[in-house]
Amino acid sequence: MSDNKKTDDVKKLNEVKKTGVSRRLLLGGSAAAAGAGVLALKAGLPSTPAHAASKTAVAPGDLDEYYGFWSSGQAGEVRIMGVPSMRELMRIPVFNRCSATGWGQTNESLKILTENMLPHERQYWQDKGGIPLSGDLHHPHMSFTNGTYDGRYIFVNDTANTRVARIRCDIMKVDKIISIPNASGIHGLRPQKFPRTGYVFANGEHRGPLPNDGTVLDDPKNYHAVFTAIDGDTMKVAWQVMVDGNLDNVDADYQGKYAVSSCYNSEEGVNLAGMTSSEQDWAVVFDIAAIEAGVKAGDFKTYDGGVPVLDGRKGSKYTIYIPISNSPHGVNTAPDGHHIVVNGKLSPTVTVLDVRLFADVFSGKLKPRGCVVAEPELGLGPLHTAFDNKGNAYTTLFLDSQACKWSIEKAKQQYAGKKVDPILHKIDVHYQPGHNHTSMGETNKADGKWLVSLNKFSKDRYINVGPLKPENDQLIDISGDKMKLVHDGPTFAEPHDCIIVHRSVVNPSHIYDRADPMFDDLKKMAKKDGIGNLEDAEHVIRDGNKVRVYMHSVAPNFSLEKFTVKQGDEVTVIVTNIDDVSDLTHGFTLDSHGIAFEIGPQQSASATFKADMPGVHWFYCQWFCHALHMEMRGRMIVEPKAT
Ligand code: CUK
Ligand code: CUA
Repeated sequence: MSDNKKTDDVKKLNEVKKTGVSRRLLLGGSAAAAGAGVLALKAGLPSTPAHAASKTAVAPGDLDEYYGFWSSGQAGEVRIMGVPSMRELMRIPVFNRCSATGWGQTNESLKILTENMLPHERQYWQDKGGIPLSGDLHHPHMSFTNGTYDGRYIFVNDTANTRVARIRCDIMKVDKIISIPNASGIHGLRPQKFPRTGYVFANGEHRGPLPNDGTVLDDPKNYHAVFTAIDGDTMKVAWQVMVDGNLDNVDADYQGKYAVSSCYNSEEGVNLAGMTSSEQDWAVVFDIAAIEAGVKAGDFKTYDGGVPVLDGRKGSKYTIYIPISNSPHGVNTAPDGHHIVVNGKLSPTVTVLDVRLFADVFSGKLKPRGCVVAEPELGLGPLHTAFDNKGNAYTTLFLDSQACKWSIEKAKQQYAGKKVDPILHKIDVHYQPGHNHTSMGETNKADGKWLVSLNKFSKDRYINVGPLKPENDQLIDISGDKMKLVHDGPTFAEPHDCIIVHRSVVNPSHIYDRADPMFDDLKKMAKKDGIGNLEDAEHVIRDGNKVRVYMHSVAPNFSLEKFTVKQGDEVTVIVTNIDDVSDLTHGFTLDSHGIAFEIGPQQSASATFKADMPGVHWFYCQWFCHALHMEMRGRMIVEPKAT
């Protein structure tokens, strides 16, 4: 990039920072389109194209009104979608390895992936040669302040390896991953809504021995499931509660007092027949203040990780167990702040709890089911429920392949004996929906515009791509009385859950900040090597058989056109991208060494490898950055060991 062009871009970028208008709009070919977009953005309105075919149409160059954060199940990542266009905008690697960004391979990502491993996990990981664990990411949820999203973080769970990760929303990258001790299969995850996050609640789904060290083996009577509260600021486990049954999903209230988990397998069986024999399971309510007092009073034991584990089994003062029909699944708090919907799964009903009555159940004034205020029968296989801003709920019916819109108020009237039908409308979705989500629907700013149904099967909706078919995410317009299906969006394995966040809440940066603490380790290392600036053009530091190669990138060049090491050296390459223009990412790929990573504008990144092949090895930029991108390369020369 010429210097002139660069200064130009920097100017424009500064303009972007000031006005919030994207560089793409400023640089866009059509001045008229850019102008229209600018006006719409300034007014804080979605820039609706005049030629929009439908409400979902977001014309080329126009921006979506909402960010969608999609989980990806066994693919282990988070995806950012535009809603209502349903365009996939970005992927955030979390519990997977990513060839494009170097996640799972750069020193920086490996540190995040491994620094909070439990000792036995670390051993296993090292024995496996340091290959990152796979993951199963079900539930992405944003941090809250005062009952609505605050744009700081997204928290996600890993069901496969009992982990919780945090994504920074300013750069849309993971900054923390922790392993949860004493629990197994972290599944349901929700942040505290009020006063803020605060805690992140995470359900350990499987029951196991406590401690799980070989003393208890095939003795399921002595297995327990464990509920965990993580401090979302420090990403340390604050406390845990041992419960009866298996924990599934969880949500928090809008008062900051309780968390509610669905809990199946009250039978405490270890196989399907055993787990489903009883007609009733539970919703377990956790009293946060009581638990905190219990921790203060020392009413706990410690096992793995030195974390306080309180006994919250039936009869404890920390929990109440509300009987719910066989195998409840999703738990969803309504934006009205009072109602929590527990979805029946094997029962055609959903159960509505009123949080205002929990205190009376805890005190014994009310029987456990005394806090149930409605239990409408909706259809077969209710799994998850979302909400609008008019008192309506939208429940997925897995077996019926339908979305069911119903009125919470009418369901309460029906439960009280009135002859009313709470069901307002049903539509077919294609096919077998799991989670659904409404725009801002898990916050007190629910806006009743969009509903997304995450369907597990696409079957015949797309041209055939072989035995493995995509999932099908459908967009439904809920602004009117009747739901209207408006868009199909295929997705790869397997978004369980998503959130839809108004774009005014999310403000990612365009370039990295050189002062970001994420670069502290590299700065420290450079300082030790006598280097003042990571941005410097070149330093090759030899330290025994360790070599540290510092260079920078600036389109279309690496500052080092070659460097020389000796066969057997352990080489660390540190690249700092000194381009400071939005969308000017470079990469560093070293031929035949399995090394490739992203270096965003103003970012530093590094990778370490053994130079054990003598000869000439090219490195190149794998991110298309410039007309001369193909020429952006250099050589690593490896001198053979003297024989
Ligand atoms: S779970 Cu997958 S459809 Cu893991 Cu939230 Cu209900
Ligand atoms: Cu730098 Cu491509």
